[in-house]
Amino acid sequence: MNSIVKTVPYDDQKPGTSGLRKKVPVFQQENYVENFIQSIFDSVAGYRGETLVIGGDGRYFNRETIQTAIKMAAANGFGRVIVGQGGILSTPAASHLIRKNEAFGGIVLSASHNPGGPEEDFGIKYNVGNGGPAPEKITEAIYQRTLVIDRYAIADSPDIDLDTIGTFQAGDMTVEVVDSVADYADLMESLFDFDAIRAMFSGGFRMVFDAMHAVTGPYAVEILEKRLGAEHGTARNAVPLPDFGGHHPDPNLVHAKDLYDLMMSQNAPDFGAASDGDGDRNLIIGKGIFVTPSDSLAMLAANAHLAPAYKAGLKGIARSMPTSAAADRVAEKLGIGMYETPTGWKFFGNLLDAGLVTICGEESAGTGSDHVREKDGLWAVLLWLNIVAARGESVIDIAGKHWAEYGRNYYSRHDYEGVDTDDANALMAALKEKLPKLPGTTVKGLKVASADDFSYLDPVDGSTSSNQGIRVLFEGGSRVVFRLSGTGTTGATLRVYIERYEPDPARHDVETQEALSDLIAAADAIASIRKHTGRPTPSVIT
Ligand code: G16
Repeated sequence: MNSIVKTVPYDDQKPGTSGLRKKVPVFQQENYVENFIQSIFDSVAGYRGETLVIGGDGRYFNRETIQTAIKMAAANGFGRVIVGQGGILSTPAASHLIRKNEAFGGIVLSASHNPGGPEEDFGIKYNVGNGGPAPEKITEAIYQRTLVIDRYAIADSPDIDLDTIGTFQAGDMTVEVVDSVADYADLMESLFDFDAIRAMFSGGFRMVFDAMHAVTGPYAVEILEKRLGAEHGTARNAVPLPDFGGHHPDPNLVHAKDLYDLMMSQNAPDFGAASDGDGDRNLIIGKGIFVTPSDSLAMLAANAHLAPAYKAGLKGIARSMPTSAAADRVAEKLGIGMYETPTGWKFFGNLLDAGLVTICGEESAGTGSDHVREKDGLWAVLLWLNIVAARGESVIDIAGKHWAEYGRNYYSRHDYEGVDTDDANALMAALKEKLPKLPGTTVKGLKVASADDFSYLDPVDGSTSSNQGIRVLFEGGSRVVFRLSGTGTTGATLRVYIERYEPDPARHDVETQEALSDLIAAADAIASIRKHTGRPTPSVIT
């Protein structure tokens, strides 16, 4: 039996950079989850009898939402739901399951790197049949639907036992509870030289992987410890917890500081890595060196041919606009295409589907390839391990040689979190007004070459996405970029991205903030950050 339930719309269900993210109490309002899920189903057509993949990062409210989603999928006519055991699927594993099972789409429950718990963050994202996040035209249709929705359909069936692998029934629909890890681990084994990595571990190579009590724990134990033979305990904080142990599962230098400190210490292991709440982000730290995500993209692209899956070379590389241009130099040398997209993994989907690019990356700790349609934290870790094993060199040596060959893109992101939304909007509006007057002026000794508001024309489907961040480019190739985050849940987050290209190897050992100090001062002078936000310093520097 199905019920059709009357409801009234909410006006705040506009998906951001990566789905709908809000505080848990917002999602717990009457019919809030149901309205959004029904709006997803109402915005896509042709799913009758088809398969839907459902899973999440295990955070607080994951299980409740999964039960609701299953019952609603049944009442709306899906034929089959595939759900990870315990409701757990990392975002890349969900993407893989959608592709492998030729599913119609998937519902991924996560607020990524944001904290979890009864008062913390939750999120719902819809992925399409290619395994990737829904493109803007679908997320916009979903939002429009949420504004007028007046009913939803739900099956009057009991909850599914999510902890038992097997096949169940929800109304007329089949529900398969599957091992959350196995398929994904097999995929990784098919891409990389596991023998070489295994030999490296058995030769005494030591690493630490911090799962941050988030979703990648079980994946890391299976892949690193069981399949690759890394010593027991290599995966730390490996049990997923609904509140991530009270921490932010954000693999950056602030929230993974213990790992950073360990890697900079005398008795550091050879390799350190971490992933986020839902397993799509990565942090790479070699003994004595943090590799910025932008550099990681460039170094992975330059060395990818050392892994079996990429032996034949890359078709092209894509990066989000705020990501540094380090990868551009690699693409140029390899003679392959380079694409610059707006922030958001959803913009890579078309390029990957069209076979224009093989590897994509973002400054926000995301790297991935055409093996799925999401960024993939453990994939990045394994590609690094494969490269280190193949070259027989440390991360610091690989990075040093890379910079010597291509030059170094000094890079940092300054975040001003929890800024008053009106203040943040006023800052951006004032900046936009200033744009036409900036070229030719000199700020803190730096001459502005050009300034614009980034707009992207998708070369595959011809769609345009405007207002994607303000770029100020200086003579000599340095730049600062300003944009407001689309993933925060409290106030606004101003992101300032700062980059300087340094070709001279004699100047590759400068501390990053020092190397960027004039640009940092110029950014404040141009955007009047202090004046608008009242903040003398950023809340997070990465
Ligand atoms: C999401 C998106 C990424 C984006 C990041 C930061 O990642 O998938 O493409 O770079 O947010 O976005 P923003 O700067 O708008 O906060 P995740 O890991 O949060 O899903």
